[in-house]
Amino acid sequence: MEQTFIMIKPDGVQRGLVGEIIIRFEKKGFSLKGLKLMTVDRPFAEKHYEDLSSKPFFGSLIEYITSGPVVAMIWEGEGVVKTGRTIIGATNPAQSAPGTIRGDLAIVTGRNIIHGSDSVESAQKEIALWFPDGPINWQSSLHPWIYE
Ligand code: RTP
Repeated sequence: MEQTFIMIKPDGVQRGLVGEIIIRFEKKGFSLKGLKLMTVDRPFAEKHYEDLSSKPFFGSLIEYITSGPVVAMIWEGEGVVKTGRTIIGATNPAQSAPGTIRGDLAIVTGRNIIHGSDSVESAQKEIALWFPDGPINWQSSLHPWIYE
């Protein structure tokens, strides 16, 4: 079953939005397969965002991600990478639809509270980086009520 990496960024943690964000993935029917509160240092943040290293905002992005604890998660379910991005909303909260996490809870791109993998391939790479011991292996008893 497909898995994605979701991270609540330092502003999401500081603003007390951890529960609000988790509930949206839980209520949708996705399964939590990994969860930890952690701080990351600059080399780790730079590795996570290595594809963006040539962007003008790279320095401020690394400052932001290392500015406080983040919540790292693995979520599992059919189509969870794409649907997870839909639940999160557009990168710029001003363009995120109401009902999405960023559309409801954030205002500017540089404080957009959450990250979600943008492809199955990135998800695998990010899960390996953030969860070197891998996901927790369990299956919800609700599985037959969520999938036919
Ligand atoms: P994420 O990786 O965090 O889920 O975000 P994303 O795919 O929606 O956006 P991406 O283009 O990969 O950018 C990663 C993060 O960098 C910050 N950013 N700042 N100031 C800017 O123009 C700018 N553009 C991007 C955001 O925190 C964005 O989520």
